[in-house]
Amino acid sequence: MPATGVRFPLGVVSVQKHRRTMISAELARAFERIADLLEIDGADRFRINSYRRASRTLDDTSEDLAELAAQGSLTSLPGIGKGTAQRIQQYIDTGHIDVLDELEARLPDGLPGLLQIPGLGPKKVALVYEKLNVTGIDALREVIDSGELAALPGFGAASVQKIADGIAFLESSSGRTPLGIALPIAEDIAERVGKLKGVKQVEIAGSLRRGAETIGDIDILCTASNGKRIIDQFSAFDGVKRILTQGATKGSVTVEIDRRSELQIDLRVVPRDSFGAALQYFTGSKEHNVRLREIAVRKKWRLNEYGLFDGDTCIAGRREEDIYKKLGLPCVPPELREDRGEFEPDARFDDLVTLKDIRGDLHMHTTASDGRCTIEEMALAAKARGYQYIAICDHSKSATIANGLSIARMEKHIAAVKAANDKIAGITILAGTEVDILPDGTLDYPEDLLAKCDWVVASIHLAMGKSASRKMSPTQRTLAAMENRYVSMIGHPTGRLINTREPMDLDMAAVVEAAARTKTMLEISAGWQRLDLKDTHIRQAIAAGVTVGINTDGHHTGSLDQTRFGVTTARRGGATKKDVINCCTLATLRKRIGRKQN
Ligand code: DGT
Ligand code: CA
Ligand code: CA
Ligand code: ZN
Repeated sequence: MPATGVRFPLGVVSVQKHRRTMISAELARAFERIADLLEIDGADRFRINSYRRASRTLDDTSEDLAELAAQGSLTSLPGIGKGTAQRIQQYIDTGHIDVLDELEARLPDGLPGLLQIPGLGPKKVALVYEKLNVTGIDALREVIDSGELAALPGFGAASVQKIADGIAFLESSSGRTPLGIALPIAEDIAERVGKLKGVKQVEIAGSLRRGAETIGDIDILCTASNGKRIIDQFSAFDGVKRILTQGATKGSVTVEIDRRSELQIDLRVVPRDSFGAALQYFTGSKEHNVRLREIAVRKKWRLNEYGLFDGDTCIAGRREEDIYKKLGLPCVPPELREDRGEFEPDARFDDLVTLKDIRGDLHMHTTASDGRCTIEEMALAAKARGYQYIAICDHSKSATIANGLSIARMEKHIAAVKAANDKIAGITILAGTEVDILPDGTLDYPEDLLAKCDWVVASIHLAMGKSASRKMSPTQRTLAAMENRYVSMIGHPTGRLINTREPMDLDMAAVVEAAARTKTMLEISAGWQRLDLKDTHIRQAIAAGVTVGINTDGHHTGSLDQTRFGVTTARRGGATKKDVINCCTLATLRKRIGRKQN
């Protein structure tokens, strides 16, 4: 990447950061949608791509767009031209983008909704609209059932099946918002609530505090002297789309996530003496609370959102930890409040992994394959975070859509990583690869090339779906890859994309058993779209003595911010820092790699 100043600065977390990230995230989604709609509309490639490029930039940037706009220098961002800069300006000024409004007004209402169906891209949406006049999911179902869709050129039985599966998947997952979208919104709102006059304490509760991978609604609690005034101000916040409840102690509003989905936010103003009890209650989960209440009842006490009561006397309520303490329990970390063993007498929570424990990232891409930053940029960003090591793991040769490296290019790339490692002090850059596990279970690079790498992650990207004609299942392929002594880790093991792509049909028990036997580690891909392994799988892996790794699979320096989602998920799986390879020192890491190889 050419040196045009800092393009993806890591960004010190400032007070304004969430708001800023929100504007660019909103714009990134709006541009992506414009591109999709233009594609349905049959616009020219060039125009569509300019929106897609701009969307990617906005997704990555931590620059203050409003400030850039004020200086008239939006076009200094890569991929932002005059046209897209104007749209950004308009959005900042008015909250609207004419082009988007116009497209949405002109195209039938249900059409954009079709884009959410996995397996149905804009080209296919344009086709079903044009040829079969399908403008919504119901109509689509009809042409699937009647066989008309399969008869359409470019579709066929397999792709129709995929679309039918996609509809079923969409229906089962709809309505829940991914953690990575909900959390910045909640942090922004909580911060604004915290600044209102009279507000003393504010906390995010609910599934978001527990770090669940998807969120039904956001729950926020605060204490304040005048509840009604706080709720009124909250209801009038910038960005509120609809008001559902506006009472004296509780308000419910929605904010728009994109043009079709809204996310509900509940704010409760609670008495100061009940804040801890309310936080405990509204953090949940419901299952955890039921168990906790049973424990209270056994002691002849009562537990509710106002406090823990012995008769009429409140014996705990102000602080959450007091509730647990009185009940004779350690304060269970929110991530573990799912009634999945946290009440067992031998449950331990002290050593759960934290973000501070992470010493490196063992799966990062660069411009050599499909990443957007150079080796140096990735290394410097990691160093700025205080990391001790990273592994550059670009794609292997069969990953053609990701610009995978041929054997010759990989040889050169290894040399380039080693050169960068020599050049940059204060961090070790390991020469790694993300080698594809091919449909026949073999690896995409020969052994002698893998032997030259410091670190090997093996992942499935090709032929993930079910197909009767396939000789090997994803499980068999994964097991085969683990038998290779150079494969230290399996990357994003199930391949799922939250709300977008179902996991592969992977026999996790078999994978975990083989991982333990072959000393292969399993990845927790930290990006909020993946979180793969997920919490329950992590628990399974750790119980079997398998070491996991929390990696971003980062494609730009900003990806490092996603590490926190991986840490939260690892905590939900009960991972301590001893279970996580990238909490170890470099020396231990090397030892662990060697232990499998020899
Ligand atoms: P979500 O919003 O579906 O992602 O999940 P939560 O856990 O945030 O659930 P939500 O927003 O309905 O309620 C927040 C918390 O309030 C929940 O985790 C536990 C508590 N809660 C709500 N309803 C009940 C209930 O009927 N019984 C008990 N024990 N707790 C409840
Ligand atoms: Ca909730
Ligand atoms: Ca709620
Ligand atoms: Zn990767």
